[in-house]
Amino acid sequence: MRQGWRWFGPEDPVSLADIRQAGATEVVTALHHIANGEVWPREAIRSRRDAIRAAGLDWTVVESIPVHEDIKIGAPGWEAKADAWAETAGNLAAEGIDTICYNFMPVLDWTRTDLAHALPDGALCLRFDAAAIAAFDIHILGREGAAGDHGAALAARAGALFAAMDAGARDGLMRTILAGLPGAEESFTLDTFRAQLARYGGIGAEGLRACLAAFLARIMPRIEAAGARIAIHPDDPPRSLFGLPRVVSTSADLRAIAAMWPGIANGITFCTGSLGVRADNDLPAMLAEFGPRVHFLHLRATRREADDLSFHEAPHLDGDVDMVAVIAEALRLEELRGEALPMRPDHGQAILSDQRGPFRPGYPAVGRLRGLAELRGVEHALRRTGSGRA
Ligand code: CS2
Ligand code: MN
Repeated sequence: MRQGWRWFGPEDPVSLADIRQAGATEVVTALHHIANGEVWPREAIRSRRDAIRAAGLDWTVVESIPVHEDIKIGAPGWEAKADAWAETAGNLAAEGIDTICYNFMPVLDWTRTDLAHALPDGALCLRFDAAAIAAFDIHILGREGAAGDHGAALAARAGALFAAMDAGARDGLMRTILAGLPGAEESFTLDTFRAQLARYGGIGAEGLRACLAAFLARIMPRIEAAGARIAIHPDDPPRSLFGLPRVVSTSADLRAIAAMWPGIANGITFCTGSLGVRADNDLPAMLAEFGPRVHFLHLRATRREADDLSFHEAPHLDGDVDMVAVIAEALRLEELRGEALPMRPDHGQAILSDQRGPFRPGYPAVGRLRGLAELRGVEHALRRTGSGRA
């Protein structure tokens, strides 16, 4: 596996020199300063790439080119925005960055309710509490039909949780959900969030899927001509939130996406953290099934909690996912495909000096270094014993 590391650009508290010391050989990044919908100029791409190369690393995977909401709902003018997306992809490929991660989650990117959940060993992790989401949905957002969507039992837990929160805690929860986590291009107030939700009124999973199919039909000829490959990131968490449809959560979803454009350049980012939240996602089997289309690996682990809806981010080898089986499958795939796949340790807990400095939620240096080192150790051991080559 090619060892990558997400870097948020010159503003990132983790420097390129730090990344090199962590042992990664590649950086996964994006031109975050360019507004969603605008074309990334070739010169800007080249100068960022050259700065990365000057630090002894390389840039081959972009995460992400954001997909404009107009594309996801098929609003008038979506075609021009899709064309701009394809032009950015073409510019990236022309500069040697040929793997493009993106997501198709309506309104919100990945979502958590607690950014510093303390575990018994003192590590801080990200947590998604279904009762807190329901409390926000029903009692803060006041979305019509929210209580019914969550069901009586969860709504009751949400009511109790909300009643026990003071004004500061309620405000903190709202900001955690709406402010946008690293990589998300947008942040909202309650009013702008409501306005965005309203734009999706009635579109449903079928409508969102139709917009994804139309987007792929429009961009893929250009992606293929440019020699690039795209890799859709799964929904995180992999189920509907706030009544919004999500269509990249299960094997059936991935099969439907593959059928929209059969060419292999229409690919997948295999994020074990996102997909692994669902107990019905068998990750090694999914990696085997979609292997030819998996162009990028995100390796991390989550641990499901008692209600089966809540989860927190576990150490990379200590969650619900059988990481050793996933890596064994990845090594088998690499052999079949005759190429090494780019991977990155996706998120990490905040441990040791992480807890003293500023860090982006999910992206502290030491926690990710621990993750990368553990993943690399599994790969070495599997190669040594030959068990990666089934
Ligand atoms: C998240 C997101 O799980 C993840 O990787 O940290 O930033 C994700 O990378 C983006 O949604 C992909 O477009
Ligand atoms: Mn991921």
